Amino acid sequence: MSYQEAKKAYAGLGIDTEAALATLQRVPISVHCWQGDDVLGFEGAESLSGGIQTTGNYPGRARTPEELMADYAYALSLMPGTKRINIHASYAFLGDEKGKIDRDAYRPEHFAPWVKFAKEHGIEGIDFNPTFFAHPKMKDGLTLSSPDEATRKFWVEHGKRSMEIAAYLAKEMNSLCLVNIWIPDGYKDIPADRLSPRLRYKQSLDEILENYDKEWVIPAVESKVFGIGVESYTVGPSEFCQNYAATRGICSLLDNGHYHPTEVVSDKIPAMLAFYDKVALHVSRPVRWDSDHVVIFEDELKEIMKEVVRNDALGKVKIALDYFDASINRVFAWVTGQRSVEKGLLYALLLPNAAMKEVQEKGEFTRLMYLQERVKMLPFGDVWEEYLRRNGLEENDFDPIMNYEKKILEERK
Ligand code: RNT
Ligand code: ZN
Repeated sequence: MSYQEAKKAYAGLGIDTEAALATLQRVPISVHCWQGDDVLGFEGAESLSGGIQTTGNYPGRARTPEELMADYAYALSLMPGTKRINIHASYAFLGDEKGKIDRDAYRPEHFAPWVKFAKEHGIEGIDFNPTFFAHPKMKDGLTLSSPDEATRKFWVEHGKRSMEIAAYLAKEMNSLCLVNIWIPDGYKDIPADRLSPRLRYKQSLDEILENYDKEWVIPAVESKVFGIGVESYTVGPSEFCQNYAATRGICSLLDNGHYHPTEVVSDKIPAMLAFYDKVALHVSRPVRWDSDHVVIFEDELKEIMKEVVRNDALGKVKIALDYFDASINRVFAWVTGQRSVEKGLLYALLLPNAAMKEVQEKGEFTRLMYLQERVKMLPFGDVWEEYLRRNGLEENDFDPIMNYEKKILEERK
């Protein structure tokens, strides 16, 4: 079917494909930098820690800042729509100071190359993350909740430096910067005291947020139910982070790999929207655990995007990506995840949301089921291809990426 025919088919149900395409083009997606190098960063880390894990050994991992930026730029060029970049403190350009200064002393200028990169590649803005993992100053697996005051203070300082860096990035890009705070703190086995670490985490967050640039920076806290080696207890589960965000007037970030397996983020979004003016997401794909598989176009992704679209929350929900797969071509992984999120959004934008809502309110559940099933067979793929075409892209990203692999990635031996 051609796009013109698809447009007619959708119009038959009162859906305007042109309006959907125009909206989709403007929705910013924050693309994480850490898919390209297995979350290792530029500080010289050789392995990951803090309960997160990449698996696989596909050749071609970016080993230097130059390689990462080249792969990132190439991946971004294959992604349609409005893009932001999302970087971690561990991706600082330290120059001569490498090995001499630590994360409690990173400064805005260490991130200037990212500003240049973003400007050169037509990026809308930069989001930032302090890095509370993969570092020797984690003590017994703890950072902001450590009972050791020197350790806790070190990480508080890192948090404060991160807020300063975020304000710089925001002003440089003239776009608000979302700073996401996630800590890996927790215990492998049953703790004797579940409260004290949480009180220390709360205190540390308060210290980090004492004096940040409220005009330019949006702080968020990301909760998590467990991690590898942190199976029995985390310091920052959902209830902690929700209450923290609500009482401090900051943002809450939901990662869909961070809940019990039958809980879904799609249902949490409208619950949050009843109370918050902003919600942040890490869109991931948990396969039986927080595995951070590449996001694909599957049911829960569609449900998440439906909740964003039909609650008129495109301006309220900050969408970011969070996955890292080292078992397949990393550029392909990057692009596939971003395109899947775009597909999810387009799918949701092409639903007769208002009509279905009305049917629900009237209690016409038979008709509601009819409509919900009917829309599944609409020619979605043709509208998607038109979207790619308008972005100068095509559905086949496999061949060009394989070419890049041959020419560039295979040389990295
Ligand atoms: C870990 C969290 C966190 C990280 C990134 C690298 O479980 O999801 O968001 O994945 O910050
Ligand atoms: Zn996350």
